[in-house]
Parts: sequence; structure tokens; C-alpha cells
Amino acid sequence: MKKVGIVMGSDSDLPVIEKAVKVLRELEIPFEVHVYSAHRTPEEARAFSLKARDAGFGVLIAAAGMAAHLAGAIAANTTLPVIGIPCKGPVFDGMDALLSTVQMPSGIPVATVGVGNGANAALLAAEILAVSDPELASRLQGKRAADTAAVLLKDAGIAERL
Ligand code: RP5
Repeated sequence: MKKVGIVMGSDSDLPVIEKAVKVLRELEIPFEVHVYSAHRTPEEARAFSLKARDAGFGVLIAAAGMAAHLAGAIAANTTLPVIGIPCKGPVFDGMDALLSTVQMPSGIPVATVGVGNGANAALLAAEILAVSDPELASRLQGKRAADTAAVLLKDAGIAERL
């Protein structure tokens, strides 16, 4: 099975990545996590992206905050699908990273999820891999059903709380 490659710009992005890791573990998807920065360690980020397909990755997730160029810099060096997670920074509450991640020039796409939404990044990665993996597609369907059941349970319980 293809792996998911996760890169974060700093270990301060870890809380966001933990949400992605939780989902990948739940869906039994192999993954690897690295701290590479588009600005602080550009050579390492580039080398990782260039080798990613041959290293057995099927999709990459990149999380970064502030002037968040990491997902775009990775996408520039691979034709694997790249999912960007904008992370909140100290000043603009993630809007800076959101715009930096989502506004890619035509030709180099980054599929951007919501600010801090590591879970959706992992789910989207799983959906991409599941296109050619029926067993993973079935696990995804099971998770969707379980998540739906959990919301319906909340619906049933809300009246008792009010
Ligand atoms: C970005 O700068 C990182 O992705 C992180 O979100 C932000 C701040 O990094 P630290 O100063 O906490 O290392 O490159």
C-alpha cells in the first residue's frame, strides 16, 4: 500500500499533524512524518519531494503557518497529489497561511483544507489512495458510517441536555 508523507514546517505545527495521524492510524494507512521548512531547510524539503514517488508515497500532506510556502514548494518538485494545511500563526489567525497555501499559480496545484484541519487532510489523502484500493475504500465507508452514527447519537441526546 502507498504511504502518506506528512511534512510540517516546524514542530510547533505538531498539534495539527496529530489530528491527521489519528485518522491515518484509524484507517490503517502507513505514513511518515518529517519537519522540513520551505524557508529554513529548503534543500531537505526539495530532496524529499523529488524522491517521494520512488520512496513509495502516494500522496503528500504539508502543514505550515505564516508565509506558508511549504505545500507549494513541495508540489513544485513532484507530480504526486499534495494536500496543504494552513496553520494558525500569532498575528493573522491563519488567514495568512490560508492565502499562501491556496493561491497557487496555475500548473502547480495544492489541494488546500481548512485552517488547522489535519483530520480533513488525512481523510482526503485516504480518499485519493482509496481510488485504487477497494479495501481502504471499504474502511473509509465504515468510518463515514460510524461518524454519522456518532452525530445521530448527539441529536438523540441533545434534548436531555436542555
Ligand atoms: C512556519 O512558521 C511553520 O510552519 C510554523 O507554523 C511557523 C512558526 O514556526 P516556529 O517559529 O514555531 O518554528 O514555517
